[in-house]
Amino acid sequence: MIRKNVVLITGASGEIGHGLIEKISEAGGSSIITIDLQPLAPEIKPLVTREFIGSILEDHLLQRILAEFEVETIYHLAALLSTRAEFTPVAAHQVNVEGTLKLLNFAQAQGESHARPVTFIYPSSIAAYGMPSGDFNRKVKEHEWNMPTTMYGCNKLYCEHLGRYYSRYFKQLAAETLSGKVDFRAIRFPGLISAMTVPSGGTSDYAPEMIHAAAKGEPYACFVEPDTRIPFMVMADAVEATLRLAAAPRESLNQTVYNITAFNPSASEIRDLVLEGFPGADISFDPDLMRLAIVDSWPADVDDSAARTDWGHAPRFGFEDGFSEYLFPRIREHYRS
Ligand code: AKB
Repeated sequence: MIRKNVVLITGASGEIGHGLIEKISEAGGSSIITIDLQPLAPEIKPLVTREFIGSILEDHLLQRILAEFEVETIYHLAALLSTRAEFTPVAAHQVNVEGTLKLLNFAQAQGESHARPVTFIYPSSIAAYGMPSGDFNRKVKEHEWNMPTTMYGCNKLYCEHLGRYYSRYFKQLAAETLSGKVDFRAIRFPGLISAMTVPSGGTSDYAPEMIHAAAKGEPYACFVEPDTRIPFMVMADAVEATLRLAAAPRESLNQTVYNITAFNPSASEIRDLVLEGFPGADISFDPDLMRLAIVDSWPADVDDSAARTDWGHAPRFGFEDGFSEYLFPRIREHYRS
């Protein structure tokens, strides 16, 4: 049987997954298969060749895919986010670490059965850092402050290392076992803001929650302090960056893990901008100590110069235009329709 060439997206029914499916199918050329516990949104479903509903922890699913498809690129998005992972740390470890290990092994098996290495795109996170609280003046580089305080952050940092392990010997393709069959590339995402969906279980969720509540005319009590500051990016730029990293020639990549960011407002600066877009929005602050401790351990800003130099990371939207030109019009339209 001839296996079909495809791109595999895990956790595909989340917000990054939907964006990736739209962009990959718009570009044409690659068929897409997906795995998620939840079905894809009805408007996205026709864009994929096959939708597997189930968990990445189910071996039989991965075996079926291995038998039927030749996977060229894996976007491994399935994960339990930071706040949720603190409530269910063992389940988080299972999904975030054991799941990633299964996918890396799957990529290795795929790579052994075709001529080219499998590109493995791994969305890591600013949660991989553990910073001294209140240190606002530092643009953190990838190798600094790798001391996460959360289960999610530990999972992300460890899986970056696992990925590096699976991609070792990449420069010696002729070498023996694990000989560069997996071309692992990780992005440390900042908080992401989508016009279409509100994430759940994350700790950067206060920004999207604030905007979406304002658009719906609902009051919102923000769970961090007004001066809390972490890096953010709009979803379209996150999807674009993911695809750019996947498409970058291997020889231009000097590291396996890259920071990316676009802007880093404080929570009160976000509130002020949301009030310009939605005058009269009812936004207050009612910090949740546990979630505040999580964001306080994340950097206020990151240095993404390696991503800009090596593979041309260049977010289209900054803070003000990201809100006024991208998020507000789309969110208004979303709730109108
Ligand atoms: C979370 O808040 O857990 C995520 C992240 C920053 O990785 N959005």
